[in-house]
Amino acid sequence: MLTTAEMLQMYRTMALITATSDRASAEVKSGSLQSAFYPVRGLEGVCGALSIAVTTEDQLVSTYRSLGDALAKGSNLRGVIAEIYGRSDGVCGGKGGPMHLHDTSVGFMTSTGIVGSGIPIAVGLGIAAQLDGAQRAVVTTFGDGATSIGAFHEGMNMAGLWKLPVVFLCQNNQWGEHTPIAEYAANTDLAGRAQAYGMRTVRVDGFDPVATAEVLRDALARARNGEGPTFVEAVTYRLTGHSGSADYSYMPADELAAALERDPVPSFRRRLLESGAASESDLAAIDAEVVAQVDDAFAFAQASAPPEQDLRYRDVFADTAALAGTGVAL
Ligand SMILES: Cc1ncc(C[n+]2csc(CCOP(=O)(O)OP(=O)(O)O)c2C)c(N)n1
Repeated sequence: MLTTAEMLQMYRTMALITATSDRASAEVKSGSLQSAFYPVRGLEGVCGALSIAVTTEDQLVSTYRSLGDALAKGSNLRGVIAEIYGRSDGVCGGKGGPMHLHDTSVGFMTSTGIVGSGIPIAVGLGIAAQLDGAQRAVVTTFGDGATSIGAFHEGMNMAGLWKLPVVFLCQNNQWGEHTPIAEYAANTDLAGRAQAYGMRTVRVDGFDPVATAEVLRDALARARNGEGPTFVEAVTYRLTGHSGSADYSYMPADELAAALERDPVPSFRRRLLESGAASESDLAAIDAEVVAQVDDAFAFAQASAPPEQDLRYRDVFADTAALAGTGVAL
């Protein structure tokens, strides 16, 4: 059971993700943000659930559609937006950009541009956690399309065999770029595909943040307790085009309209009001804070200086001085 405070925290995170994603898409459209940006509209329920299920010790590996995941893991909004702009005040000093955003200070280990490639990275982190005997779990997020990539099957097999503390969180938005699942997968039962690797699998309505949070909490607790991996298929729908302000005329209008009826933030807002968990003025106050926070973060990012030229020579090789005495072979 989630407390009222947790539900309000989740609402705040979800509202922040919607507002940030919409603003970034608008900035791309206007030409002010010249960057590859992948909107996260439709995933807010899953990201909000993640935000209250992970601890600071847990680690997260994401994809290029990483904005919501980064905010869910506690990364600072100003730093995330400055990174999407490729500026020096970004969480990676402007070097990662939107496709390779990471913030290891909060356990947001990396995001990648190669579909499915986060899975073996998370499996490696899971092996490290198991070897360390650490009480941490690793979560990796990926889209439905990633379940057809070879690395998905290799990683799932290893995690299932070695009972690794990894939660595989499939953010099933039902599209791979411009192709619906049924046109690219022989078996559209994604949770069923995962079951073949001997792990626990759960399918949940990703538009329902409360149900998703409960599933993720349980999966993470099992991972931390040494009970092995879980594959969570959170079913949502992509509420925008694939990237930036891109066209989405290929999406069936009736299907998109039905999904928009379930748009995570407005529907969770209605639910909080109807259940009496929050009043209109409570939620209006959160909404206003979110708008101010987003305005501040974009102004901050736009005013931030571009990175210095010599940044490209930094972080290329390990810092041998820092590694001395750690036992890591140089
Ligand atoms: C290995 C690989 N193949 C193809 C691409 C091109 N590509 C970029 S995004 C994408 C769609 C992936 O769909 P999905 O995994 O469902 O994630 P979503 O974008 O829906 O979140 C593709 C095919 C890529 N980046 N990497």
